[in-house]
Amino acid sequence: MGPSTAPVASIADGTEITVFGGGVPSPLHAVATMMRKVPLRTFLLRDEVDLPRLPASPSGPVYCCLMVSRWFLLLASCLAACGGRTELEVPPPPPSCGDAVVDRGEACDLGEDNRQIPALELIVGDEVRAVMPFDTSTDAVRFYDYRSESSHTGFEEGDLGVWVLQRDVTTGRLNLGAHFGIDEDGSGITVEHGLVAMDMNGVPDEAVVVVEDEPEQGEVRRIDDVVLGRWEFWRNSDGLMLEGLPFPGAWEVRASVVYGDGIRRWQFVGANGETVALDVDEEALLRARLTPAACRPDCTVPACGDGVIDAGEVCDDGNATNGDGCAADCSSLDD
Ligand SMILES: [Ca+2]
Ligand SMILES: [Ca+2]
Ligand SMILES: [Ca+2]
Ligand SMILES: [Ca+2]
Repeated sequence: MGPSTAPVASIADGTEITVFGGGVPSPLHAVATMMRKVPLRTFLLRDEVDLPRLPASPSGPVYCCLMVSRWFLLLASCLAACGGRTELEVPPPPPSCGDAVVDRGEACDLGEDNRQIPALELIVGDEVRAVMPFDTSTDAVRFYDYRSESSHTGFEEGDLGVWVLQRDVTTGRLNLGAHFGIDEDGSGITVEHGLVAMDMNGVPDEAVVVVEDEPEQGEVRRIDDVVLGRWEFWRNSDGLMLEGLPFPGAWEVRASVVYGDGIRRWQFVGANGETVALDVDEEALLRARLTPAACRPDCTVPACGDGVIDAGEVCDDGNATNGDGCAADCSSLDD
């Protein structure tokens, strides 16, 4: 019996047709085996055939059979085109950065271990951000500009506490300070009375308190790596400056404040005078790191000259040139 080529419309009920013939293994066999585990050789078009009937068709079983056959043939052609594979293959996901495979165009890929480790970062709660110091051409003492029993960094506000990371670009020294309130003289802003407690933990040995606002009152104490400020002030500001934090370096300074009177807000000041609001009820952490990540989230390897300030670098101006404010090896602000 050969394959039927008769038009379906002319096949009467009860006619035995061969959908495909010969019993030769073919893609259709594969389909049938895969779908039903039943060798598919013939459809016997009888009323008893367990196929859904289409009510609108006068020869429902034939029509159904035709549809089923066509479907099988279509699938069979697809399988044949795929080389007769009988298993549906899920294509592999396209290469991407973060899949732990070093693909074309990627310098590295450690998957979930891809990360960016900046030279300096500020952590408040769950938020971690890369920061850099506010660069000036003054040392810590001149930056604080202590007179009239107050700081004059330019970041003072009446009800504000400031935690400021400053760098003297003439020496590269990194300094960390804090001040609360504002000098009424000159600003015209009055904070009648301020009461502030600030703790800084983890202060590196190299960092020295070089400014103490109203030192005669003895409001600043250092005990090992802890610097405490217990300030009370009237119509002026109080604060301190630490000079000479190692940079590049590896340290973590944790700061917290408790406000008793006058001051309500707290913020960090870094590069270009940009501010980050800090949470008065939460410790803030400033961290310096020496060892960069092995692979960044964009599948690049940290390097000096790539324009990103990575751990271990004090600057990165995107080039490997000296004499332009960032040394060719990113280790200093001069050559
Ligand atoms: Ca990849
Ligand atoms: Ca003061
Ligand atoms: Ca870099
Ligand atoms: Ca340079």
